[in-house]
This record gives sequence, C-alpha cells and structure tokens, in this order.
Amino acid sequence: MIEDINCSIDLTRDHKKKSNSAKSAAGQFMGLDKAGSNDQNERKHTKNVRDWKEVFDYSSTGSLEIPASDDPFDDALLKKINQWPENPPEFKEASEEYVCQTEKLAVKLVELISLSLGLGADRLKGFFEKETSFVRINHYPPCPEPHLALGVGRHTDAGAVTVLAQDDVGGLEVKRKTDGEWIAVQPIPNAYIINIGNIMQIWSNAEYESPEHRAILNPEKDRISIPFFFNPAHYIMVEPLEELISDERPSKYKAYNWGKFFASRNRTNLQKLNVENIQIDHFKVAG
Ligand SMILES: O=C(O)CCC(=O)C(=O)O
Repeated sequence: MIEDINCSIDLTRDHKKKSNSAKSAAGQFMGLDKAGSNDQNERKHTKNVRDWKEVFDYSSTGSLEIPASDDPFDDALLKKINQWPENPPEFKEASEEYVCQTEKLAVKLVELISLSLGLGADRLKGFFEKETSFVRINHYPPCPEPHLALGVGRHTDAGAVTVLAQDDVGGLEVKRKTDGEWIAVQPIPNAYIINIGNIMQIWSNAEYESPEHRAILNPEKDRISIPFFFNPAHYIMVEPLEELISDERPSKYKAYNWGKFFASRNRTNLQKLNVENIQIDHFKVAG
C-alpha cells in the first residue's frame, strides 16, 4: 500500500483541484487536504499550529455521518462522502480493500482489549454500529527547515484505537511519560503501530492510556504514514464502562458526546478562537 501511495502522489495532483472546489462548494466531501494552501478552511492543525503535510481522508463505509458543528444545541448532521481521484484507476479499489482488512484487525484488537479488561469480547461492538472510522493518508513533503516545523504536532488520538502504517523514512515520535523525552518509533518493515485512543482510555477508566505522539520532518525525503482511526458512532456518549467503576475505582471521567468532540477537533477556525483544541483532560473528574 505504501509503495502504491508513493507512486500516486503526483498522479493525484489533478484530483486536488476537483476535490478542493467540491469541498468549498458543499463542504461535505472527504478527500484531499493540502499543506500549501492559503485558504483557512484547507489547513490541518494540531494544537492550533499548522501541520507541514497534506492528507487524503476516506471513510471505511463510503461516507461519514457527523455533527455539522460542535455547538451542543445544533442537531444538524453532515454526511461527508468519499471522493476518489480518477488516477491511478486502481487507487479506489486498493484503498477500499486496505481499509476492509485493517478494520478486521481493529475489531480483533478491540475484542482482545475488552477481554483483557475482564469483559466479554463483544462488549464494545455495539458502539461501532454506525462507526465514524476513517483512513488518513499523510504525505509529509521534505521540509527545508525541519527544526522549525512539525508534520503533526503533539497530540493523542481521539478515537478508540489507531492502526498506523508508516514507510521506512521515520519521523514518528512518542513521548515517554517518565521524563517527557520524545522517543523515535523506528519503522519496522511490514509492521503496524497500534495506538490506544482517548475513547479506549475513558471506556477502560484509565486502565489503558493514549500516548502522546508527533511526527517530525525530514529535510530531503517525502514521508508517508497511513493511520486508520477506529471510531464509534457520532451519537455515542463516551464514559467509563460501568463494569469498571467501583468504590475503590470511581469513574475518572465525565461523559461526553463523541460526535461533538470530533466536530470540535476538526473545526478549522482555531486561529480565530485562539484556543488549543479540546483534550480529554477537559472531561477528567476533579480529585
Ligand atoms: O505520521 C505519523 O507517524 C503519525 C500520524 C498521526 O499521528 C496522525 O495522523 O494523527
């Protein structure tokens, strides 16, 4: 898949124009989002800082149904439909096959995590019935001043679990909790990196923890990484599972609506708001 994507970077250039014009017309498509745009709506941010990358997103089910805004009083939903470039012609089929297989792995992982928490394998299955999962193909162009920018700024993944493929260039770093050092995650051929996301941290009442990570840049080489974000339905209220709450281990988090959280993370006017994007710490129970 990574090799195929590398060959496709240039071939998808013509897709950018179509993708971007469709998005600005209707605001309801997935597809390409680029690093070099001056358009506020085309920018990807992490923690209110511009990322040095371009991305191609597609959902595992053909479309994503998510809240239109993070306003809690706004019930409107937005359906974002997958968009595909005409070239290379096999890109759509290969990408759909990729997400189909990756999703099977994610389902298995969630079952195993559930068992590890002393719950039934299917305990979490229902949350994913109208899932909002998607694949993101990250392309990090070479950066002439890599120490002045980041491919993706430090963040934890918002969803349940992430299955991440990366090429052999390297750049992913994970923060070591004990001393705050950034540790390089060396690429291993044909191996995935599995990230626990915020939702799993909360469902497990902090038995699992989502690691902070970021992607640094290379001065000479392009880099590709492909996370699959396994996310529940937008209407799910995320809160610790009742089986994991006890007098000895009270609930550590307040409930929140996943769709609204997702919409908030994805809002594009962070610079105007002058705030960092929302973190799960906002939902931590005090004490
Ligand atoms: O490029 C990477 O290795 C990490 C990507 C990532 O963390 C993300 O897209 O959220």
